[in-house]
Amino acid sequence: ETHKLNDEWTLWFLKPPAQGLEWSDLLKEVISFQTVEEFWGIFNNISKASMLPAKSDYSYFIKGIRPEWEDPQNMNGGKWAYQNRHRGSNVDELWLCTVLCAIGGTLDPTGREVTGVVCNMRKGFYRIAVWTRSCTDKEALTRIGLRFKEILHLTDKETIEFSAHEDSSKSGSMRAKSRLSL
Ligand code: M7G
Repeated sequence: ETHKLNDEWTLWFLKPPAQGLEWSDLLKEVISFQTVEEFWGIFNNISKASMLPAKSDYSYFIKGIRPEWEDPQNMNGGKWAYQNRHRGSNVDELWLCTVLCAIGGTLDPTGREVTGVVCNMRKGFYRIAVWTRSCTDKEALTRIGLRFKEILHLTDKETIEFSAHEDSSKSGSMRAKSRLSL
């Protein structure tokens, strides 16, 4: 018996920068899947996020949506992001929880807001983010943010920040001013 997901999902990989290549050249579509079983078959055969070289990303997006600000389904949206240092935290566990909730449809109590989830591996830290289609409906976004915090089992001291892709594309993820914080 197989367990069909509500949507078909695609795994993407962003390779670390290489000379002469632009960001979009580094972005690789890996594989798409429609069932829980197919997901595990893929997940169990790829490197853990913690084993990736710095400056690479994993992303899972609904099939047909590219993990880019420029995609029509992302361009008016933004992301909830959780950022932490590698040491003392379990990126692999948190990333798996995030992915399972995204593809299982339980991350998005509003229905159709989430387009994908991203794990950025960076030098000394990582960032896990939930991308949304819009960036203005504070109530809907807050519901997703609260759910995201719940999934990650964050303590009261740890926060997640929402930023609009429009702002990230102007100043970069690190410097974009966050519009909401939980
Ligand atoms: P990041 O990966 O969001 O965060 O952006 P980081 O600063 O912690 O690494 C890093 C850089 O990658 C950006 O400043 C852009 O040059 C490029 N980049 C990232 N994203 C998500 C996009 C995107 O969606 N489109 C384009 N064109 N460039 C991007």
